[in-house]
Amino acid sequence: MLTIALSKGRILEQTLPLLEKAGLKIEQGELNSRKLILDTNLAEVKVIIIRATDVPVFVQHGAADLGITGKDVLLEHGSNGLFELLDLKIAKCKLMVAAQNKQKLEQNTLKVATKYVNSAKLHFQKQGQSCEIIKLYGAMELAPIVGLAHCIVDLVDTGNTIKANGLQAFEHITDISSRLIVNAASFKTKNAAIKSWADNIAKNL
Ligand code: PRT
Ligand code: MG
Repeated sequence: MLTIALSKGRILEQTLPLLEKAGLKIEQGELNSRKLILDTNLAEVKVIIIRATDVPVFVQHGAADLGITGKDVLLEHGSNGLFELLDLKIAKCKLMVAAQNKQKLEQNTLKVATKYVNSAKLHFQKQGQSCEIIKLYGAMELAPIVGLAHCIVDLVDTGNTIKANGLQAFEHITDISSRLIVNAASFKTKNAAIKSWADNIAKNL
């Protein structure tokens, strides 16, 4: 038996076609149901659909053998007990520093609003920039407007969201895309099955 943890939301939409090309199908009825564990066209493969941030947790602890989630999530979670098999090149965006203007970034101690605490800390540490991180779970763009922070660290795709909130991106931290991850123990015990899935997905990318 192989269990695959998928991220719901925007990653899922782009994941399903990749899995189909690799031979794994989930019926629309299953997807529309409120079930958390879904059957697939293959008796030996089950799929669970959870929040992107929970995917590495399930995979790390072996509750899922494989998982698909964003690199942004993996950078925050760390790689304990799991590793990346494949860059799926879907749900692409960039992790960036944005502010109302460049002067806002010139602070002795920069106040940074973000949900990406580890990535933000590391970025400013590399620059020798002292910072205070204000952890938020959403609507980061609001923070500079109301004076909660000098800047934000957030994902940017088209740039429309930051622009609509009077912000500009000034620093590119890293490129983000979704990754196929595997539980370290499963990779040993179910190596043949996992490698064949990874190869099937890879050749259709
Ligand atoms: O939204 P919710 O809290 O329910 O869950 P979630 O945010 O975990 O899920 P979801 O479906 O939003 O997917 C998040 C994952 O998709 C991230 O972890 C990334 O790996 C990936 N991804 C790719 C993105 C974006 N692109 C993206 N643009 N996640 C979020 N955004 C947001 C961004 O935070 C900002 O608010 O979209 C806005 C910017 O988009 P533009 O096009 O206006 O620049
Ligand atoms: Mg979201």
